[in-house]
Amino acid sequence: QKFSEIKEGYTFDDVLLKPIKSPIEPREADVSTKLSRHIRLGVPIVSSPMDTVTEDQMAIAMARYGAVGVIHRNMSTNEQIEMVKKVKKEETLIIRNVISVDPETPVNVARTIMITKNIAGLPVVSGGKLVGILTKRDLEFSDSSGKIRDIMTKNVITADENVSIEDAKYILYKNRIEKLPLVDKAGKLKGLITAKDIKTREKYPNASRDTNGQLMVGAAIGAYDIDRAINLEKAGADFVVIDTAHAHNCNVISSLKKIRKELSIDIIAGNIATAEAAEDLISAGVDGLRVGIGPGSICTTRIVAGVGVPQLTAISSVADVAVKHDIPVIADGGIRYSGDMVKALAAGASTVMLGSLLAGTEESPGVEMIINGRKYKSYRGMGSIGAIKAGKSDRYGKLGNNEFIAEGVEGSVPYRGHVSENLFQFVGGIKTGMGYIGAHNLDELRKNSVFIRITNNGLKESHPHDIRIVSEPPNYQNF
Ligand code: RVP
Repeated sequence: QKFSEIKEGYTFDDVLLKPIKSPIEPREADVSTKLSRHIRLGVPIVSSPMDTVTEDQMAIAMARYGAVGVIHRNMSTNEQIEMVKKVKKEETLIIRNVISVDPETPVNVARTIMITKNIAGLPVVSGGKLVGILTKRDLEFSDSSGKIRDIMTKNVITADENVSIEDAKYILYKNRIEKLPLVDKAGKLKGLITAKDIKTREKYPNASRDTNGQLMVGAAIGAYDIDRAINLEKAGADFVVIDTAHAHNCNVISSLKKIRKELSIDIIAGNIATAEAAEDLISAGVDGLRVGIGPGSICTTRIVAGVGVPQLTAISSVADVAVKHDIPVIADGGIRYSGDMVKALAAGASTVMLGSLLAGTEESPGVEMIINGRKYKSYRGMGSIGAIKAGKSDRYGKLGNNEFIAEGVEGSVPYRGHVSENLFQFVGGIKTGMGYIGAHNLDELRKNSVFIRITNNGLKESHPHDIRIVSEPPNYQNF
C-alpha cells in the first residue's frame, strides 16, 4: 500500500459506543464466552503471561472467578510445570494418589503419618483392597503400641469410583462422614473424596474448571519450545499460548505447525494485528488468536520499531477473519478501564487480556513498594531490560547471542487489593455497557454495537472534568 493510500487506525480513546433502546438490565447480561476453540469461560478476562502478573496464585484467583490465567515462561520448564500442577491440585475433588496404610502398621506410625501429612482419615488397605479407615476418633484412647487392625473402623462407607459429585455429597451428608473412599468392583481403593474439598468447591460455583473439576490454567511457551509445550500438556495445562511479539513470522508459523502435531490441547498464538496474519495462523491450525502489537502500557515497540496497529483497528481486522472460522480472539494490551473492555468485545474480541490492571493485585508476583506513602507493585514489560536479563529473552528483540534491543519499560502500578474485587468491578463495567447497548450476551454486544468516532474534546468531556476529585471510586483511578 502506498503512502498516498494511507488508512486510519483507531484505538479505545478514539471512539464511543452509541446507546441503543434496551430490553435488558445490566444484571441480566451474560458475559460467558469462548477463550479458544474448545475452552469456554464464564468471564471474558485473561491474565497476561508476564513475570509481574501471572504465576500460580494469580492463575488460581482468576480461575476461581470464572476467568483464567496464563503462567509466564520467564523461568525454567520445571518451575513452570510446578506452577501448573499447583493450580491443578488446588481444588482436586477426587484425590487419586491416596495415602493409605497396611492393617499391620503400628498405631504410633499411623499417628505420625496423620499428623505430618495433616490427614484426618487414613484408609487402611490390604492387598490393594480397602479393609478399613483410621479416623482421629479411633486413635484417641488407643494403645500406641497396638496395631491398626485392632482399632480401625471396619465398616467403611464407600462409593463406586465413578460416583457423581452430587451423589458423593449426598452420601457424605447422609452418613455424617468427612471422607468417602472410592472403590472399584473388586473393592480396590481408587480414590478419596472429602467433605472439605466439596465445601471449597461450592464457595466458587462459577469457577473455570476442566472436566475433572480442577481449575483451568494456561501456560506460555516460546515459539520454538516444543519440549516445553509437550511437558506442560503432560503436567495438566489446559492450553498453551505461543508467546511471541510477532507471530506473523514464517519461522514461527512453521514451528506452530510442528507444535500442533504434538499437542492435543488448545493452542493460542500471537501476537498479531492484521487480517493476513489471522488467515495464516488459522491455516496453520491455531485454536485462538492473541491480538496486539504495541498497545501495552509497558510497551515501546511502536516507538523503537515504528510498527504497530492502533488496538481497536487491530482487533476488528483480526476478528473479521477469525469469526468466519469460529476462532476466538483475545484483545491483548492497552486496556485501562472496564469501558475499554466493552469496546474491545464490541469490536470482535471474545476475551480481553490484562497486564497493568492486574499487576497491582495481591495475587501478582510483583514486588510491593511504598512511594510517597502509597502502596505500589512492580510491573515490567517482558521486553524490558530487567525481564530479558531475568530469563528467556526471546519474546522481544534478540539480535545476536548476547545482544538485544529492549521493547519495554519497567515501572510500578498502584496496589489494587485482591483479584476478585477487581474482577467484580471489571465484569460489572462490562455488564453496565451491555445494558446501554441492549445486549443479552457478548454475541449481541458485537452485533448491536455502533461505534462513534470522537474528537479530543469528546474524550476530555468523557473523563471527569472541572472538578478536583476527592474520592476515587475503585473503577476510576488516576495516578
Ligand atoms: P497492558 O495490559 O496494557 O499492561 O498490556 C499487557 C500486554 O503488553 C501483554 O499481555 C503483552 O502482550 C504486552 N507486553 C508485555 N511485555 C511487553 C513489552 O515489554 N513490550 N509488552
